[in-house]
Amino acid sequence: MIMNLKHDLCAVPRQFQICGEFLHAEPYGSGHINDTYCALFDQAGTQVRYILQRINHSIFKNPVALMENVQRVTAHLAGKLGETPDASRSVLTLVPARDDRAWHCDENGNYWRAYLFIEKARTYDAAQSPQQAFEAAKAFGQFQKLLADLPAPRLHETIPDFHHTPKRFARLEQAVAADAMNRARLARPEIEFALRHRADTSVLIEAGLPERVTHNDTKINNVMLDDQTGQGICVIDLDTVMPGLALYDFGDMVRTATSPAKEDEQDLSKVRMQLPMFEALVRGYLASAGSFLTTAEKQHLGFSGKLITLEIGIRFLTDFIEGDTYFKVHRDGHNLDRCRTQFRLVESIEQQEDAMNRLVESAL
Ligand code: ADP
Ligand code: GN1
Ligand code: MG
Repeated sequence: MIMNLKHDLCAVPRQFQICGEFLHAEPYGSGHINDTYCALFDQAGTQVRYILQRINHSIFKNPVALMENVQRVTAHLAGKLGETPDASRSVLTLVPARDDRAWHCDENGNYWRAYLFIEKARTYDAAQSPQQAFEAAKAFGQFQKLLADLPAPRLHETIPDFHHTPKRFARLEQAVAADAMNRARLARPEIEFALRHRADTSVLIEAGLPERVTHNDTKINNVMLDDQTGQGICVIDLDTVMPGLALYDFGDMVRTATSPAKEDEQDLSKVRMQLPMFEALVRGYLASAGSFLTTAEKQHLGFSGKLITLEIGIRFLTDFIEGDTYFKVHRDGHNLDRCRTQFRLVESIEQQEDAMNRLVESAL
């Protein structure tokens, strides 16, 4: 049995209603916030995998409210998918804890949840082809569509003002003014870049777009693609599902699916917005969301990519200046590297804005 020094990974899996013998759990995935593990159980001679996650409660301040959202959203999706083929692989399924709650709180105050493992599907940190971008976007659009009639009450805001770009900008300005770690001197060009883009930050908020139930973290690696069909089978990572703008989701797809480079790539010459990927995203997203999006939303599809890329760049930069307290980092300057890729991508989008808008027009 493997003991993890950070958490008791022998005790936690047994707190869920999972039959069989717990074998071991290993860190899984490449997320920046929560701790994700793949837990293996022996069930009558068959090895069965589960996803086990510790919710980062210094970022998600109210894990119980968060789990209430996740329960409501997954139940609604499961109800809608009903008897469709592969329904059980098309929505995350929570495994209840021994006390029948959707989470387990350990003796150190850590909140844990378990999901059935979706087999024969995987996530990609970058889109490998326009077809993958199409399928991912279609799945995220379908996710929004299925949640459009989620019954009241409004979902909890698990992180208030999560995509309020002007507030993210203001926080950067505060961080630079305080410069508590004496790091601003290392990021002058990036700070200047952000300041030059101040006017962009309020465009979506002032565009009068409708509030919807949105995912808010639609990185390409938050949708599982089926190994056999390549289709987007299941949208995952539901911690930030809450009221938002549809374009927050589309924008994050542009940020993470149009560039071939990793989010923390140090060779910036590899970072670029590829038009064929963007076109595939537009077509995939409109295939599922086109029926409910307003004209104003459709007109801002291209801009949303620039905005969300700028916003996440601002967040990485802020975290670098504040001392890497939010995103997990694995090397010195990691958040600054991430910021640089985002800002390089913003530039690449700016260079191709007209072509992007023409593509959107032709897809409508
Ligand atoms: P994080 O917040 O750390 O990004 P995710 O919920 O996105 O956490 O999970 C991390 C990775 O684990 C995903 O990218 C995916 O590859 C995998 N994963 C998550 N949930 C499941 C699941 N139910 N079945 C199979 N793999 C999963
Ligand atoms: C975080 O948890 P993860 O790695 O899927 C972050 C997103 C950022 C993303 C950047 C709750 O997502 O907002 O876009 O990193 N999640 C939270 O890669 O802040
Ligand atoms: Mg994730």
